[in-house]
Amino acid sequence: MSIIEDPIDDLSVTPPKTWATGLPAVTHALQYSLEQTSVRRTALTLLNINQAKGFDCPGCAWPEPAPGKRHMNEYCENGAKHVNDEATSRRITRDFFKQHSIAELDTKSDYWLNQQGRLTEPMVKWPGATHYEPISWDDAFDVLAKELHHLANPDEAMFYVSGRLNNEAAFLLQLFARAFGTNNLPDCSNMCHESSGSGLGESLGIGKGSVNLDDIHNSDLIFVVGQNPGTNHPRMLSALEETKLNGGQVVAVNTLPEAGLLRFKHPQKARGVIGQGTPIADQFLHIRAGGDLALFQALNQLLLEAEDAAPGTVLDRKFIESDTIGFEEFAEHTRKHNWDDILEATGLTRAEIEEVHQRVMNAKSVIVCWAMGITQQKHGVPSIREICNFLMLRGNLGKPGAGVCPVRGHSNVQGDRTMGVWEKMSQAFLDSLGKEFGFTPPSHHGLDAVDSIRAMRDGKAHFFLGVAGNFARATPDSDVTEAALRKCRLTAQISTKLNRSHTVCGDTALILPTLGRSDRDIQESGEQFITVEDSMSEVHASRGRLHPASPHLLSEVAIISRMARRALGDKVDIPWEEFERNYDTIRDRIARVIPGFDDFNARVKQPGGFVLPNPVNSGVYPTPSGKAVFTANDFVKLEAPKGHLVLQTLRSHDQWNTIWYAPNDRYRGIHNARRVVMVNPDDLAELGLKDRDTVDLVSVWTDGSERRAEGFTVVAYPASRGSAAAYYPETNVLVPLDSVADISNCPTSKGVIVRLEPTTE
Ligand SMILES: Nc1nc2c(c(=O)[nH]1)N[C@H]1C(S)=C(S)[C@@H](COP(=O)(O)OP(=O)(O)OC[C@H]3O[C@@H](n4cnc5c(=O)[nH]c(N)nc54)[C@H](O)[C@@H]3O)O[C@H]1N2
Ligand SMILES: Nc1nc2c(c(=O)[nH]1)N[C@H]1C(S)=C(S)[C@@H](COP(=O)(O)OP(=O)(O)OC[C@H]3O[C@@H](n4cnc5c(=O)[nH]c(N)nc54)[C@H](O)[C@@H]3O)O[C@H]1N2
Ligand code: SF4
Ligand SMILES: [Mo]
Repeated sequence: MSIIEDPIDDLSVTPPKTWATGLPAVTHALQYSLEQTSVRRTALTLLNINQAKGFDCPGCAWPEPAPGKRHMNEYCENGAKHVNDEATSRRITRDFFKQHSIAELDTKSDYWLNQQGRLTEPMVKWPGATHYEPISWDDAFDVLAKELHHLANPDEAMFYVSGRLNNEAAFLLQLFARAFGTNNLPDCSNMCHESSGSGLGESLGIGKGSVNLDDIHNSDLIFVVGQNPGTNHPRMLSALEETKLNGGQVVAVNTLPEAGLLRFKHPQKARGVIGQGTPIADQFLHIRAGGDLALFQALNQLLLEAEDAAPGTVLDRKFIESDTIGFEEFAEHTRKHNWDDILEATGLTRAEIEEVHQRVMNAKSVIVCWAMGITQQKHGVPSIREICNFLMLRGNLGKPGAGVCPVRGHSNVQGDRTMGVWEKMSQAFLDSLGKEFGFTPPSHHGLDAVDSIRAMRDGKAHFFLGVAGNFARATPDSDVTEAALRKCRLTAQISTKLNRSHTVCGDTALILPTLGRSDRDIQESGEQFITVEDSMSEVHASRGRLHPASPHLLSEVAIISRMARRALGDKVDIPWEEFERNYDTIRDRIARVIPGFDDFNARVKQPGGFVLPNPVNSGVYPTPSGKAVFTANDFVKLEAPKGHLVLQTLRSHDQWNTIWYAPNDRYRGIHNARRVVMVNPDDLAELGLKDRDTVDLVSVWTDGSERRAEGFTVVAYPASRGSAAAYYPETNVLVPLDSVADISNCPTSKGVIVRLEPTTE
């Protein structure tokens, strides 16, 4: 018998909240923590999150304030939940796997799988077997090495990395993959901020944001676009509160009136607990799905017109002249946008857009923050390029309080990229890596997440290793993806907790359990720390403090090093044993291979670590021309055919990506259910549906194919007209594999065309 059963779906709905994070937030976090573990472990974990000598919160990538400015409790409700989900006292033993066949585990919910606790020893499923059984670490590495040697060529292997992975292990994994002979390093970023990387890369020459926390605090005007910080980056609200107290303004752009965008009650300050809190958005734009490109095109046109009316007073001519190219073509193109189209695409009024324009005109510094509402749209890349155009027009780059801020998801997703986890790293990086370790890395690009699925589906790839994520659930088109994974000769996962990727197995499957962020990591040379890079390019150390979940766990560095030694033998001369013994030796190599990491070991031991250089802030743009590039972007109106809606697949308040902790979404007023679809009441009336009807969501794709997710309860909700919202990953089955953003290949998880069909019994 398992200790936890699935909660019964029993929907209740309360009005959406109009503020986020106060006393209830703290009590909810404590309740979840105490369900998972003891008071002592809860206290230990919570006291150490985000402290200079503690461990980095394994939640999101929002940065911590400088060490001297940190609160005693520098974490949010959700951070506390994420860390105690990892620090749980529950354990999965070999008996558990004896008791439950893989087929049975596959019928369980994502919640159930995660609630069983921490994985404790390596397990294997042999070809034809129905159950996992224990395997020694040595034998597990033999299995991995044997399967790798059986491949006809190295490109038949794929190494998926998610953003929980630390810098040291990420560096070793990509080193191993390339020494083995492939650039097949798909990662969670492929499904997340890939469009940011593509758009920023074209416009500015770097794939990262350009601002720091001080910029946020001191900006005159901040846009928060397609992002739900109240749930997904809760401490961003403390930063925005500071912006407001310093006299700055916030414009929120979203298809839903998210609670955290409206008003914030600081949980660690008296006025947050008792008072009304701080209003966050000075203006809320209830935009249509995918309307953001049109919005920024409209704002850009208004700026050009304002400059025409008062030459020399609106645009930053000096900046445009010295730092950019392409202005004339962009300006000519932008003047032609038609307002009827803009109003239709955005669903906003001209007065609303002009009000924003006035705020922009009054602001000496502007920052645009964004997340998945932008990147997971088909036209995510041009939207981001247009945001760059917008900032460049008034020189809002490279000066205090101004710049681009793609708000990253996983705590080290940005660091993993810096470490080389990307299927298309630059030749300069590959050369530097090859020179340091004395081999020639392959120079042809590898496969990203979507192309990896295609390769497995088509029998072109046979070996899948997943590290620190849940590929089977994070990816689109679940049925296609699962079938593709099952075709592999080997699937292996380096994980802390059980998830769907362990129940969707290749012929042979391995579970390789590992230490989490909060676990103490002792190697031969003594206690180790790892490092991470946050959303604002700050690199800092993280030290686990808890007794590891099991004596049989290996660290990620150890697993990757031993796998590499076994698989590569003496093919390359890389000191894997030394790396495992002492992580300082990995950092010494990182310092030699990756720019910005000079003196890595010394600098990262300073409290708070160090910030990687950002060329854009010194007026250097690593684009082919050496300048920031204005782009002329085609106008796009995202429109569903009659009788259809644009569905976004998003996160509830009680989930971490593919894993939900409870079937609640408190701020949106959804309780005890996840199979709900939120739709505007006027759209419901037009579709002949009503609140609490039960429907199937049917997605329609351009090739005529249809995909169905059954039995969703309709909730009348203030979603913008023409759009609908339902939770991921239950809805991933609806996202066609071929439905990807132009250029970035990021699945369009926020732009799925669906119809709602009453469910038949
Ligand atoms: N608690 C918690 N925290 C997390 C995560 C988690 O699962 N749980 N995940 C982490 C990860 S990996 C990531 S990437 C981030 C994700 O952080 P977010 O991007 O905030 O996450 P989503 O829930 O996908 O929400 C997208 C937001 O965009 C809005 N939106 C959707 N379509 C559009 C559109 O067309 N235009 C505009 N303007 N808005 C739109 C939605 O209404 C929603 O508010 O969060 C990170 N933090
Ligand atoms: N439809 C739809 N699909 C989406 C999205 C969406 O908005 N809509 N969002 C996309 C985005 S933004 C992202 S980032 C991806 C997320 O995709 P992933 O990052 O692949 O998924 P997670 O749910 O974060 O992975 C959870 C698992 O990570 C493992 N884990 C946790 N901590 C550790 C650790 O310290 N070490 C190791 N080795 N393992 C650990 C645990 O076993 C846990 O079960 O999903 C993407 N998919
Ligand atoms: S804001 Fe993000 S990093 Fe900070 S405590 Fe919350 S979840 Fe963790
Ligand atoms: Mo993400």
